[in-house]
Amino acid sequence: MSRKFIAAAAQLGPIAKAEPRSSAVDRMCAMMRTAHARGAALVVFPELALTTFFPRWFMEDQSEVDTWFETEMPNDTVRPLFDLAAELGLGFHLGYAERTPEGAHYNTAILVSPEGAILGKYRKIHLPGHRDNETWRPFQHLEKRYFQKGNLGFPVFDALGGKLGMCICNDRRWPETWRVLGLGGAELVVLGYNTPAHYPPAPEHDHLQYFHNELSVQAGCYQNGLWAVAVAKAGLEEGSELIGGSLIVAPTGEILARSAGSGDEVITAEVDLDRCAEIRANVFNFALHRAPEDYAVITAADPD
Ligand code: CDT
Repeated sequence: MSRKFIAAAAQLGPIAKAEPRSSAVDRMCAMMRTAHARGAALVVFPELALTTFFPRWFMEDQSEVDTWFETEMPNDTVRPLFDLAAELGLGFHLGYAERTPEGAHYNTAILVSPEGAILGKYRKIHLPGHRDNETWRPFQHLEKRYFQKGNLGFPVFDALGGKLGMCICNDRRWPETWRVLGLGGAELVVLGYNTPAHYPPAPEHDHLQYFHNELSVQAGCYQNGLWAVAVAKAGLEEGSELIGGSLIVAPTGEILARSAGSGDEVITAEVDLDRCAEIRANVFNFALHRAPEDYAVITAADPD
């Protein structure tokens, strides 16, 4: 049985602070229709896709922070996306800020089936940035303040005739993310990101932001023999430039599609999950070539 399908990356341009979630949902619905017209079976949306990237502002009042979070998924505002996906018969991936009934806060992503059911959830593990108001920065990056570390590990789900995993933004820079997903059997990893073009602690690396995005995703794919769809929220958002460069990458590490601009944009590529074997049966045949007895330091809490 063929395990080929078209995957779409639906890059979002900037979302203004005052832009309502319903507007972001409208924009995503329009891109979902474009993806469907191009034959896509899966549409991948970015990290925290319903609002502006709110961790760029320091907020002391928790009730104000909570206004950026969803307490239900789907909720009335997001339901049109679920309904349209079910009408068109498309699966999708969506990032959003989640507040649980117990009051925990996560940077979360879900995988939704073509029937509109939530097939899987991931909560971001590698939370970048800082906890306190660092006024020397031109903008804040307060993920460590507003989110708890994800508590679901890196699960892998049955979907589209294969195994799908998720990670979120900063996770893609860590080889451990990809290897754990690869060991879990993931054949396709989907992820969204909000990556500022300016990194205040090391501005000498600003010109490398697009390169580091591609380097991380291509390495993750090649070293684990899997596909990836990596999707940006891009453009000049509330004075902070976010990189674009959304990508669809093959298990060989080759980029098959790349966004051109920094606005709303759909890119597509044919994904053949059977191509994972090109790498996994050869250079990265885990069963044959891994040497885990020599990797213990990787999981030691204190490697000293
Ligand atoms: N959203 C997110 O994780 N962004 C980070 C920014 C760099 S660290 C402040 C990233 O890894 O792209």
